[in-house]
Amino acid sequence: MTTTYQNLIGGEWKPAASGATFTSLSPANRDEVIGEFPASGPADVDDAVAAAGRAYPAWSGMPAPKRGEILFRVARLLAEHKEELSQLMTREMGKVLSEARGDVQEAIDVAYYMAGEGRRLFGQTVPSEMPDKFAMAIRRPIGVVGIITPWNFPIAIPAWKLFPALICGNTAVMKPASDTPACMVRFVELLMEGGIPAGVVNVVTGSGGEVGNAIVDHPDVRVISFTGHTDTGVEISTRAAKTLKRVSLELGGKNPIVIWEDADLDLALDSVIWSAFGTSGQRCTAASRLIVHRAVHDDFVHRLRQRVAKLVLGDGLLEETDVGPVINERAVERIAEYASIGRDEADLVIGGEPAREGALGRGSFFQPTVFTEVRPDARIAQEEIFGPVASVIPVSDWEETVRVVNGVKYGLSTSLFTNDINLAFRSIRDFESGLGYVNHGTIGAEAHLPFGGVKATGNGHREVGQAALDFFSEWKSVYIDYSGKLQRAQIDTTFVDEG
Ligand code: UN1
Repeated sequence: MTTTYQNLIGGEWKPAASGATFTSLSPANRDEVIGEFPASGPADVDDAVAAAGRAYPAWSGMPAPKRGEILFRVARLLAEHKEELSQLMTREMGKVLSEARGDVQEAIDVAYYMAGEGRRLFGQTVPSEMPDKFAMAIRRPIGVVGIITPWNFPIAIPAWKLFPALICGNTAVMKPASDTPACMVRFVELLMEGGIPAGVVNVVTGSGGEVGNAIVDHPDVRVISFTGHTDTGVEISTRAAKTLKRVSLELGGKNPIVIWEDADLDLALDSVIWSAFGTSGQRCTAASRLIVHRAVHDDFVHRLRQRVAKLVLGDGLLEETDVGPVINERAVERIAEYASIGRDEADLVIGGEPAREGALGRGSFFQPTVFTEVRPDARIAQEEIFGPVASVIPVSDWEETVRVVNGVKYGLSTSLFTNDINLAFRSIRDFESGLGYVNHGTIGAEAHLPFGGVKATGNGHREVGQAALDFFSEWKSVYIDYSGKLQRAQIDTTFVDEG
C-alpha cells in the first residue's frame, strides 16, 4: 500500500488543485516506494502564499521571545524524533544513517540557536550627533518568504532557512526537492505539533518549473532563499528581479583539499575519504579536487587507492555501509559521463563505473572514483560533478597552489593540510572561499557561523548564524528627538574644528 501525502496550506493538508501526483522512490532500491505527493502548480502556490499572508500579522506581531519558545519546543520534538527522521531520510535520500543523524542534528542545532535569538535579535543603538536625540536601528520582519530546498540535506537546509525566517517574524512557503518530499512533510508535521500556528509554514510539493517558478514570480512573496544548481540560481535571480525580491543563493562548489609536503598524511587521508565520499560526494562542500604536493603525491595516491578500495557501497540503513547510493539514475548517468571525460583527460586510479553488482543493481550506485595527473583546467577539475569523484592535481610550489585553488569559478570551502603555521594563515588570506579549513576536510561547517561562498557559489549572502538574521529581516533606523525644537541633522551641529 502506497501512502499518499498532501500539501500543507493554512494548517490543512490538501491535494494539488489538479489532483495530480508524483512518486518518491528510494535511491537504494527502486522497488521501494516512499510515497505519492501532490504534483502541484501555480494555483496551489497562490493558495499557500495567501495562507502565509493571512498568518503574517499575528505571527509578526507575536513578541519574538514567544516565537522563540515555540521554536524551542520544535527543537525538542525534532530531538525526540531524531531517529525516526534519520531513518526516513536514509530511505528517501540514501545517505548512510550516521550522516542522516548528523543532518537532523544540524536542524536541531539551528532550532535551538534561533530559539535563543528570540530573546536577542540585537539591533544597534548609537549616540546621536545632536543633543536630546535618541538613535537606534531595529530588525523588522519582511513578509512572506519563499524557501526552495535541495535533496542533499533534506532536513538541515529547510531548517537553516526556515528557523531564522520565523524568528524574525516572517511566514513561509516551502518547496522541497522532488526527490525528498517525504522528509519535508514529516519535518513540518513535527513543526505543527510543536505549536507553529496554522499558515505560518506552508509546503507545496512539485516540480521547479511548476511550483518553484510560481513562488519566485509571486508578487506577494518578498524573499527567496534557494540552495541548488548554479544555473537554476541564475534563473531564479533573474526572474525574482522583476518583483524586486531579496534573493539568497547557495550554489555550486569545486572545493579543494591541499595536501602539503609536511602534512600528516594519515589525518589527510581520513579527511579526504570523509570529504570526497561522505554523502556520496553530494555535498556543496564536498572535496572534489585534491591538490597534492609532488613530494608526497605517489605515496598519497597509493594509500588513497588502498583506502578507497575498502569502501563498502550499499544501502545506508545497513551497519557495514560506508557509501550510499547517489540520488537517482539521472545522477548515475551524469557522473558516468564525467568519468568517461576523465579517462580522456587524466589517469584513472580507481572506480569510474556505475556499481551494479548484486543488490546494488536495484538502486543508483556509483563506484568511489579517483583520477590523478589531472590538469587544473581539465573539465573534471573545473565542473561540479556532485558525485563520488575526486581529482588529484599535483603541484610543486605555493604560488602554483594558490593559482590552482583559485582557478575555478566557485568558492565555497577550501582546506589545507600542513604543519607550517605561516602557510596555514596564508591559505586563509589567499584561498578564495567563504569557508576556510586548516587540518580539517572541506565539509562539516557548524550552524552558528556564517555559511556560504564567494564567486559563482552565491550572490553574497550567508546562511545560519547571525548572518541569517540580516537576510531575513529589514533594518529600520529610528530617531526620537526629545529636544522639543527643530534640530537639523548635519546642519545644526557644532564641530570641534569650527571652535
Ligand atoms: C551543503 O552541502 O549544501 O558543512 C551543506 C557541511 C554541512 C552542510 C553542507 N554542514 O558540509
